[in-house]
Amino acid sequence: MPPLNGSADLVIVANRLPVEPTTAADGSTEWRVSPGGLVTALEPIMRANEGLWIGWPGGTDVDVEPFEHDGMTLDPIALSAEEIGGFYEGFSNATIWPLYHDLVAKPEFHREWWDSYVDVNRRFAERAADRAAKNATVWVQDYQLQLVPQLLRELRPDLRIGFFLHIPFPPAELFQQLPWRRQLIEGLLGADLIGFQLPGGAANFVRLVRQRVGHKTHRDLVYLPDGRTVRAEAFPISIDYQGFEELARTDGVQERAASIRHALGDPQTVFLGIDRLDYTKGIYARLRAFSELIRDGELDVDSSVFVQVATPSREKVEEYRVLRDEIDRLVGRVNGDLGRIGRPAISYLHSSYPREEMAALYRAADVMVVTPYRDGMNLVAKEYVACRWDDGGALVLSEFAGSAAELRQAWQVNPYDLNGMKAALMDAAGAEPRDRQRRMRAMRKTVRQADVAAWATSFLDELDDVRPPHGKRLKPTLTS
Ligand code: GDG
Repeated sequence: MPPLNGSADLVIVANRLPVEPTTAADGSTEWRVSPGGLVTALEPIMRANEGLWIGWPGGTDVDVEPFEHDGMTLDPIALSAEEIGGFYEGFSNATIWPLYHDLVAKPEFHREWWDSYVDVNRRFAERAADRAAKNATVWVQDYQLQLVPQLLRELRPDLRIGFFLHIPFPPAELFQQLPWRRQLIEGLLGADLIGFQLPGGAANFVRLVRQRVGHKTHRDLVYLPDGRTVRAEAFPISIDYQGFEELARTDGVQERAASIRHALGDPQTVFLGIDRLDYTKGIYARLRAFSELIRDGELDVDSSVFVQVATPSREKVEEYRVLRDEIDRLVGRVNGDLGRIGRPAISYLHSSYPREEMAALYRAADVMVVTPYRDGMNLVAKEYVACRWDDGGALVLSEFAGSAAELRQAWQVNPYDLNGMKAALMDAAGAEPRDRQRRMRAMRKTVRQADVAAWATSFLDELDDVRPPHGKRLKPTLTS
């Protein structure tokens, strides 16, 4: 491993490391790359530039020395139980998350959570300041670390700092509720380039800067009193399109898709939802819409089934426990009232699965149902499209998911409108094969042309433009 301090030309700072600890047969800890688009996107450029990734490895007080994994240097930050409660479950997931998602749940404001958020952000910034080489590029990720750009710039003005927000950035009317609104805006303004999923998020941010902090702005630029310029721009994130398509073409996945349909009783229509179990995702509403169609006799359990995978998430946060109970109750009631022996209306799985199984589910589904109330992007919708190399399948997509801006040919719905959702489910299920193919082909082209490698390249290119490299240029390795 190269010497750590002051040596990395590229540093990624994210809440989580891209690996998870697993226990090997002999009881020792092994690290496994966690599935996710971000690591796929950044791995090639990390390798080419001997990049370093700073993040929390998960767990309490897991104090591990930096280590090499698959050509990347990983630098763990330990969090105490108190910090997990205050910084992570509290301020990140019970204050910022609901506030930035249009108040789908009520955000809680607690001063101790904020203090913990500041402390942990400072620790991440200090670590990055220690590790980065002179004039290096540091790319900070997401809502848990919004203060890092400013804290890092104070320590290391030589660095080029990028920030990307994976979740929506709310309109000023909502953001203004935050007692610490000014600190967060100033935190972000420490970056040279601030990336958002959609142009609307970038515009919300620039407007807030003008209104609340009084800096001069012009279009996507903010002019700071010290002469620095910050750009706020949209970079819609994407997926490893080719990787998903290749996986979906393997014999193993195709056989598994057929056996899933068989296990479901070879119904005419398989509806599918795959989400983290999160109140932003609109799981309850979509299952209700489906169950009403069964109740009304528009669909029946002999020919239709809804498979809902809900991956366990943030189980210590109260709102998530409540949601889980609500969905358990709904599924129980629907299946009890409407199912028959061997034919439940909803096949509900509260579990997480390997990537191969995800691809097989996408292949097995006739109608993919993605109905968040608000979502930064939603990668599941793009993954479904990538797996449909046969141009088959139909996508029902909330207009409030970031991906709706690109996936124009989906059956778009307002998830608050139950009747509208019911109509869209019926339209998508009953559409002519030619109509489905035309839509799917167009969406596949869109995602193919804008994959996650293109996303990472365009962000780093734009960073070069806003703040030209004054040290070593990053080695470009990404092909897209
Ligand atoms: C945030 C933003 C934005 C899910 N269950 C399993 C599994 N997954 C994978 C999916 C997909 C990812 O997790 C979920 O990504 P989403 O984009 O749908 O949603 P968030 O987790 O809320 O992500 C979102 C994203 O960041 C990126 O910027 O799009 O708006 O909220 O890739 O496939 N993967 C495996 N097993 C599972 O059971 N292997």
